[in-house]
Amino acid sequence: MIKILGINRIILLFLLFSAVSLLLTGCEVIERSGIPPVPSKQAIAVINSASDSGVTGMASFSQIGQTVMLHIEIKNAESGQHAVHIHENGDCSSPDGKSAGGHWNPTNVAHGKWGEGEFHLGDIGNIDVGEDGTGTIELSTDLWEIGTGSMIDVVGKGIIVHADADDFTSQPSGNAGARIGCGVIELVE
Ligand SMILES: [Cu+2]
Ligand SMILES: [Zn+2]
Repeated sequence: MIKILGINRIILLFLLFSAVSLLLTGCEVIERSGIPPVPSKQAIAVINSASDSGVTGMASFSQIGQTVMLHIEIKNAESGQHAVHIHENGDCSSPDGKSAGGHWNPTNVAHGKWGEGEFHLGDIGNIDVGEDGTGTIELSTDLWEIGTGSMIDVVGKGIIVHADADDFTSQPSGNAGARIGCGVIELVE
């Protein structure tokens, strides 16, 4: 009995020592690098002109832990507000962008404004475009995933920029007008 207790103590000490070593090594690595944790997953969509608009841009998604951050920038757009959504198909083959289908709506709810009541998981919002034709929008959420293959995975979906603003009310897509930019969300590996 005493012998067993002794062995147990040795094992316990060993485990404790291992844990402390690991912890110290981990801290050293973080201190040495001094930079925030690298995003575990990334996806991008190159936005190309649709409906002969000349609009181009880029959408980049990065995930740290449960949080996905989205940054979109567009250029060559008319000044004012332009709706931007994630659409259900990662397909920009038709010149008018309609091949991207309707809004990505995996939770099967009404169209709306992000963060208020019901909204599609694709309802990003409106980009403010200045006189120089450029605009950006950012969104941070735990409602999306990157590259998991789950129903809330953004990879393989489309990004659509519209000619008009989203009114956040009209069904099923906010009365945002023609599709002037289109991109396919692809996993960065
Ligand atoms: Cu749209
Ligand atoms: Zn919508």
